Amino acid sequence: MTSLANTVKNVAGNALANAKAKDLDRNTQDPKDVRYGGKITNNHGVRLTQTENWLRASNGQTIGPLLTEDVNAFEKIHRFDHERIPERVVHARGAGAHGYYRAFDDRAKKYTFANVLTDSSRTTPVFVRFSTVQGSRGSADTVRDVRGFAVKFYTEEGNWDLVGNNLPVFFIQDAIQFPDLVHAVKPEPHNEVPTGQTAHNNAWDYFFNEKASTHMIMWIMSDRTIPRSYRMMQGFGVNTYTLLNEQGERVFVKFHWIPELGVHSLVWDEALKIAGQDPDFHRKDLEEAIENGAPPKWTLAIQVLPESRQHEFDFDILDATKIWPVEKVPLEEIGELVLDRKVDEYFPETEQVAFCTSHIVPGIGFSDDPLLQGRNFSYLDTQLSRLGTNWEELPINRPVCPVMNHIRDGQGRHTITKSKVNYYPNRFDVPKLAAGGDDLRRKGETNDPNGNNIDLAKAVEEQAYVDYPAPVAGPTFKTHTRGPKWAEYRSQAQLFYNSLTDYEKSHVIEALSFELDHCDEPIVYERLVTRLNEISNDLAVAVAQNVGGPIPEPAANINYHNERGTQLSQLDFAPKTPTIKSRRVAILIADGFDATFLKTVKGALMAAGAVPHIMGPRRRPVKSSSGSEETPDHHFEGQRSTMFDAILLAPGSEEQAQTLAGNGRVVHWIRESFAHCKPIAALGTSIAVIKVALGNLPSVRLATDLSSTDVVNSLGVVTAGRYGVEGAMMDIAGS
Ligand code: HDD
Repeated sequence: MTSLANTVKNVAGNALANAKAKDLDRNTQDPKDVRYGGKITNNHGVRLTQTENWLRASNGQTIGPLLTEDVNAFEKIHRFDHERIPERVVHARGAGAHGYYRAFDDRAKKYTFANVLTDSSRTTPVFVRFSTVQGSRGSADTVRDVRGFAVKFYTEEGNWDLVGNNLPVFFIQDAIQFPDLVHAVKPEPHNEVPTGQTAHNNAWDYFFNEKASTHMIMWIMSDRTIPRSYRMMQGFGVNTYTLLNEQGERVFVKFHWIPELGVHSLVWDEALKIAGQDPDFHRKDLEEAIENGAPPKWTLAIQVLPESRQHEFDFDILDATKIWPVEKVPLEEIGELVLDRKVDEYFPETEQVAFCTSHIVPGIGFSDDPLLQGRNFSYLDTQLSRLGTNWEELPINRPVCPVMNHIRDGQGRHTITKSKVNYYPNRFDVPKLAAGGDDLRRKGETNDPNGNNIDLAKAVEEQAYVDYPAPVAGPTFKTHTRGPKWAEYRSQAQLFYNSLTDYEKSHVIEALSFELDHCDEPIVYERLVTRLNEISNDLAVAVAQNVGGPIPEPAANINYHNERGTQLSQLDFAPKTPTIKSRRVAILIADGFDATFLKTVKGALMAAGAVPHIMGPRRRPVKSSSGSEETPDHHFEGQRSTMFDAILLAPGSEEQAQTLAGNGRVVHWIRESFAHCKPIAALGTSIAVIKVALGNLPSVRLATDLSSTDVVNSLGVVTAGRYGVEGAMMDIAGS
């Protein structure tokens, strides 16, 4: 391509980056905008003089009945009565943001002709919604649960929805099992308990009875299900998709999102407390990061298998309860996702966004994965009850490319089509089928049993969807069975558990012990322990010790393999360069603090991209040792250490040290941060405060003569490397 052509293409590509923002603008209003004249109107645009007093009979002294004549009052109440739509049957609680996707280069071209994945000159707008699965819309963010990771790409060739999770595998193999799984996991039917967790009899009863879920339960009991932030989780397409290239060759593919910041989790105690202290913790974290110029980023990587390798593994590559080990099928990094714009209004954007696995674009295809094939129906279907027939016309859902067909009418139809005909084929031959489809139809060739009659080159040129004539295994029967490989459920569950570090394993044991403690029927926890014993005897014994029931011996008939894999432990995703960027740091002060230090360290933290918050005994001016004043952002009671990644005690006078050490809440801040393995820094007189709170713990390391930059750096390194290590460690910067 000539450089001029390149320039033209780049300009077009950048223009498209804003295409969705511009598209949404058509439906966005700002009450302050002069266009609206600054006056309240009713829904048919008539200016209103009051909205607080219902028209009523009155003699001016005493009040009579309300009059039905007040149509505006009726309208107001009527619209309010209908504000709620059915919440999503799963993934009801979520948070979303806008951003873009960009391919690194055309390296994926050997696999696919999907421009979104290969054309680095274009920037594709995206909307991403993160979610928890089990809880209702009003449940807490930090519960132990799988997180949804749904990405809508508004491509020039139509919308592509990659509806994934933060775990690479799933509980079941066949979509027909989904209602049972969800019924078992959701609150129990007789009393609608519990909310936001699987810690109950029915969930664990089902997990025992559905052996295929064994691998997944290892993942959900790991730290992965209590992420520190949406920004610090991996994402996975989970299902096996396919890619089709310009030569008509098909490969199988799995999609992975790898977070720039690494994979980090809360510790369980923190997660529990935050659920009460700040149920919107993750939602706010996403907003805060975007507001503070730290847009969350992920790399898109693919695992690719040619058709020739489909049957080479001891598991079926179409089975969503199995990973493709990266040692056997390496990751290929192909592009980057960035979320840089908050939503303007939650309901029309995050609530009304509707994802469908059936939304794919030319060059991407389905596989015979039975979970995926069933999902293709379910998502389309569910949007009808959530949003109504014309849900694809809603601003957040409509594509940025043209939509033209003969699908018409239905409740809430927006589009007005100028045409005398609403069917195909028609006498006007408008609109036409892509890739010469009309010519084929006329020649009667659309019934070609080989399905090869579409001109692929033309389809690629016009970026039109073509069904790949995939061979179907033969001889083929109508049957409800899966295949022999689908029955094995232990091997990868063992692989995952073996691959964890010791402390990650101990967290799995604690998580299982918590969940099973909430199951009060012995058949549930005793049987589950027998299943754990098929993964690891140590694991099963440790859990049984805590939750009760027989202590199992190693099972004689089980092959406990010792294999380990990479990229299963979270530690394998440590960020290449540790950073304090976007981390929340609490700086504790009281009367007598050192104002110069505070100013310098706050500036240094902000320069490093961290988010400092000053905490004091009250949100009223606090006096420094030099007499200046500072009003803290919060007081010690108003926020808790759990909301922060690190704490810093400012140096100051003896008076400050005494106030801090004498304040029970401050002592609690320090002890709690220490227990949650957070970095704690203190300088000068404040070191004594730490000693009051923690005594002379051997794991406390003291460093001296540190500048504020050193403090920021060491907080950054420790924060970025915090994985909830048992036996907490602390860095103290001393003067
Ligand atoms: Fe699903 C929502 C992810 C299997 C049926 N699912 C939903 C969302 C995510 C996933 C992230 C939230 C989308 C949003 O933010 O609006 N689901 C998955 C993954 C699966 C999976 C990764 C396994 C690979 N799902 C699955 C099956 C079925 C469904 C097998 C049904 C047969 N899922 C739904 C649904 C939801 C949904 C009921 C609820 C709301 C919605 O679709 O739009 O249709």
